[in-house]
Order: sequence, then C-alpha cells, then structure tokens
Amino acid sequence: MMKMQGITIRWCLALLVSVVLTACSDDSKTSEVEVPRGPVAFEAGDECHVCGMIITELPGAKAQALESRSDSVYKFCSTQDMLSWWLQPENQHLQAELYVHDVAKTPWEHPQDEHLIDARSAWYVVGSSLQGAMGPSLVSYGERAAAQALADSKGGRVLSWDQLDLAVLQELASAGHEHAAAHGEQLQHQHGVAEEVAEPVQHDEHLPAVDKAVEHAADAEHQQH
Ligand code: ZN
Ligand code: CU1
Repeated sequence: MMKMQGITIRWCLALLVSVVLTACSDDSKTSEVEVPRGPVAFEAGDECHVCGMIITELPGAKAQALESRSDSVYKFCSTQDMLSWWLQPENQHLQAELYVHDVAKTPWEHPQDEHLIDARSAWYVVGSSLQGAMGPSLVSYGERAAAQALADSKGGRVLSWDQLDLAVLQELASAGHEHAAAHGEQLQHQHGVAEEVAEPVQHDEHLPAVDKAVEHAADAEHQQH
C-alpha cells in the first residue's frame, strides 16, 4: 500500500513539472519575437526617407529605424531627419528599433556601419559648429563624456534622447536656414568638414573651423538672395 502511494505522488510530481516546463517554454517563445534585429548596412545609393539625399555621399552621423510589425527599414541622412520623422504623431506609436552612429568611434566624413548604436541610449550635442548632411547637426555619441568633449571644443550642449523635441529641431533648422542654398555645394561642404575634423582641438575663441562655418553660411546666404 505504501509503495502504491509513493508511485502516485511521484507521478503527480512529474505531471506538475511538465506543466511548469510547458509554461516556461511558452514564455521564451514570446520574448524571442522581441529580440532586436540589429542595425542594417547603409548601401550606396540609399536615399534619406525624409529629404531624399544620397546617404553614403554625405558626412556626419546617419540614422535608421527598423519597424517591427511591418519589417520596414527607414534610413536617414542625419540624426535630425530621423528625429523629425519619429516626432510625427503617427510614428511615435510604432514599435521600432532606432540606431545612430557613435561619432566617437568612426570618422565623421564616412561613418561605418559597425558603429551604429541604440539611438535611445545615445547622447546628442546640439549647437556645435560640426556640419553634417543637413548642415548644423545633432551629433550622436555612445558615451556622455565624449559628447561633452565635443560641446567643450566646438560649442553646443549635451542632451539625452528623451530631451530631443521639436524645439531642438527648430533650433537646428534656424541655424541651417542656408542649407537649401548650400545643397548645390555638397562636395565643397564635405571638404570643409574633413579639414575641420582633422584639426587638433583648440580652446581659443577664434577656431579656424568656426570661421570656415561662418564663411560658408555667408556664402550660402549670398546665393539665396
Ligand atoms: Zn535627410
Ligand atoms: Cu538633406
């Protein structure tokens, strides 16, 4: 009789364990769907989803969004073009992975795909003299200290992803109102940026890079009128 009871209890335990295991495997199935796909490569000829410019021909941090439900991939010439797309009310409810270049790890003129990082945990400098695809740029970094170093040397301030809003976009747009005129001079622009980045960090008020940017803005202004 005792033996019979032992077997029954053991059988019940086995049943219980199998129920728990089934529940566990269901859980892992759910989380598998949410594993991020990770960033994709920028191909030659890819156009910015917002402004249509050829992304890989332009300097500065690029951005991309991978929308989960539709499997769509959106690529952007610049971090601010992704931000302006993201801030549209219909897009804020999307489930999307967002990536930007870590400018501390990859050349400004030709950022490399292996240095794309999660945009939501990145740090951004707004108001620096660094010129990107759309002129004045929202410069992205993986580390806050690296972002602060740019702000210290080339002006601007450091913001987290959650602090990026329409006011920031407006600030960039008004700083770059000459962009439309500068569009025709992309190559010249790129050279200016390459020289600027190659220069060692200086702390005097009259940075040659800043002079160049002002000069460029004045040129563009002239063309517009
Ligand atoms: Zn763009
Ligand atoms: Cu553009």
